[in-house]
Amino acid sequence: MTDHRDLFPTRLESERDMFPRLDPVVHSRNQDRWDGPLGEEALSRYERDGFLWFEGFFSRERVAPFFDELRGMALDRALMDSDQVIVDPDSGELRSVFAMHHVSERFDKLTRDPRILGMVRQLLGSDVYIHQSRINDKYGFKGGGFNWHSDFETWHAEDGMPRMRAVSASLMLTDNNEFNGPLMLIPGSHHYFVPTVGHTPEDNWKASLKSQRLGVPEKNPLQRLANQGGIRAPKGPPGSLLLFECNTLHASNRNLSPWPRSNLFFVYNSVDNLLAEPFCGNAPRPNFLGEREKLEPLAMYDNFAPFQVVTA
Ligand code: 6CS
Ligand code: FE
Repeated sequence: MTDHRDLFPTRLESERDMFPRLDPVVHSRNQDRWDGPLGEEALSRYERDGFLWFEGFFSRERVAPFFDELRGMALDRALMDSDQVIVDPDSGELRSVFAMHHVSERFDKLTRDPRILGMVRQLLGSDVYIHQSRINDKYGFKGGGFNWHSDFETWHAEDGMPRMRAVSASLMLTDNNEFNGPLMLIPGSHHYFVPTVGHTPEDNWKASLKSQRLGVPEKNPLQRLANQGGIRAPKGPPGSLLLFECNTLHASNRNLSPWPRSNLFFVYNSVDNLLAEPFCGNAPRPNFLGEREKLEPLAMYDNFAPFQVVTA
């Protein structure tokens, strides 16, 4: 019998204290079936910090085509005019493109790369599917920031994600340095659920993806968790990979440098954690934000096979 109780009440009328998470961080402990490439040291670090950083996971050459394809998409008028493309409200430049794995075969294959999928299944202890994918693009001088938040808090409230059994993979398509607005994370923050204050209006996503106002923790819990765990901003060359737990608090500053910061995100959810009705009570968000149809377990794809060059 599926449990639809809301174990993580949020978007409340008044502030409520954070409380310890109810789910394991690594879901495959004591389950040999989901063994994978991560050794005990990496699993323990993920459990402790809520993320793993792999500098230079792929070579620059390996990710260059993804960045080139992104530039090409900006010329696709039909795509640029669709709801799944978010434009920066200040600069008018591209901010995010959602459902990249539906738009591009190259991106779809990457989500099924054995080197990533093996780690993800190990962390989630099950088969997985893609809950959401996006490119977050921060042009030089213009790229906007993202307030502190837990992705799970949004996905629970607005997509009906029942439990903390999802992980985001973020592939750096450009250099991420201290100047161009790298992702910042609070190590250990995933161990607590931080309820937030504020009623969620229908179609909130039309505003929140441009500038997130709801789902931002109050300053006191942020201060406590940052004092406890510090703040980390992993930096590295294109091809670097970040895996972060769905409930790890993260944010990023505006990009005031002349250099772009483009990162690809793809979110893996356990097939045992399928979306229910949104716990905020609103209608479900569009499929490109919270997948409710393509839920088949992802099959590994060996990305070493050369891409099929389709001749005209
Ligand atoms: O609403 C969402 O699903 C998106 N919002 C943020 C700020 N991060 C996660 C996700 O892309
Ligand atoms: Fe986020």
